[in-house]
Amino acid sequence: MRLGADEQDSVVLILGAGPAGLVLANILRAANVPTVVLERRTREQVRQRARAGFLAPDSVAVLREHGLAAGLDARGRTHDRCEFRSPAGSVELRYGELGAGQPHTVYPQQDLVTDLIAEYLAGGGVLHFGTTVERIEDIHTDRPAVLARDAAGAEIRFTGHYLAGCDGARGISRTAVPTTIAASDHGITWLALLMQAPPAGEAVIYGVHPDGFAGQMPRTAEVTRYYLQCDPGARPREWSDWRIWDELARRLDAPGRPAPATGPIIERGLVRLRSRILDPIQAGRLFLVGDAATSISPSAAKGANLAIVGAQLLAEALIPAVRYGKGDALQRYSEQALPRIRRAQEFSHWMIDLLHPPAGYGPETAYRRELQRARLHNLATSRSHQHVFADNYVGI
Ligand code: FAS
Repeated sequence: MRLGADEQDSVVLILGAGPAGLVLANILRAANVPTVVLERRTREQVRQRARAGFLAPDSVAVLREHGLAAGLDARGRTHDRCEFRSPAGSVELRYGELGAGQPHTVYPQQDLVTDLIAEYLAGGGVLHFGTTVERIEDIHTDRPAVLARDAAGAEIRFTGHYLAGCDGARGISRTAVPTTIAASDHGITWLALLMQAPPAGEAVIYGVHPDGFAGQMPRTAEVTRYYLQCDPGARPREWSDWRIWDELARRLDAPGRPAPATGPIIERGLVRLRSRILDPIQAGRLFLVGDAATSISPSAAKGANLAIVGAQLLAEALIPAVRYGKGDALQRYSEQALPRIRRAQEFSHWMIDLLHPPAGYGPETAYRRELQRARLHNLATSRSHQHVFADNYVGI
């Protein structure tokens, strides 16, 4: 097929260079399946975007299986403690000794993404940064295509045999898949903060406070992620460092427990807790992975983990289809991926209800507050609840 100057062809076009797109690209490249990755941001922007940090054992296993864990193994830290602080007191769980007995690995998403880009490019992978996909075409033919605009504003047409929509919660891919959407806007907003300070103690800390959730998530020895529930209309810049330190100290206060750190706030942003389950997550030769396939709140640290495990699932279906024309696994991709997505959503929702004061006043709200106390009490006193918690918290 003669290609024009503004046309490029490959086998699998991957939209988006986040964890989903980059894990998929690396697995396919290692299997000698030609791929092209299209990413609208610059390499620097992608490398610096701080998001997840807690990788579940399934994700670590995928990365190790495909030789993508060198950075993680060298600089990641295992982590298996979480603590719930509330006016009723403090409950600490060593979840690595509960359930399936597995810890998380703490490794910042931006470091993982940096490793994955370097690995993919070093192996000869094709990745166009600063290239925004503007239109998706012909997904029900054997030559789906996308129209993209590069950093110079030139329009380029990319064709392939398959498209992988890994372009996140606000990407263009999901709009091209006719699907049913089950969604919930939880009406909760967090200030998402990065503080230049070591974490207080070793545990993830969940503050279940009447004035709103507060959380501490270790990232590195020098930088700690904090969350503070705030008004939906809040403006991050209106929150001074002093105000943030005060609020964290108040909501995470627990007798005899280490107080949160008070270091410079190096990043502040907002996260609105919204959830969305799509079914199906494929149409024709377009397949959605990661946040493009499902929006999940960071309440249980599932998003990046779903992206990594989902990328492997799609890669395992694409390779036989490309090599031998065997497309049955691709046909069943949604069916295979959705049970894991639903389970992660169910647990994330349970965590949302556990961590946030019920909104409003009156007997209904008081009743929900009583349920919240009962859940905390179960976690503090019931071994079977602790095992179920650990399995859901670390497993997907
Ligand atoms: P991503 O959003 O990471 O990547 C999509 C890429 O597509 C982006 O680089 C974007 O620029 C690109 N793109 C979009 N539209 C495009 C277009 N039209 N053309 C070309 N490129 C396009 N998850 C966890 O598991 N644990 C956590 O602790 C955790 N903490 C989080 C904290 C915060 C503040 C946030 C916001 C999220 C957090 N998450 C966490 C969830 C997060 O990690 C996501 O689930 C993860 O980034 C999803 O990865 P991808 O699906 O690859 O999407």
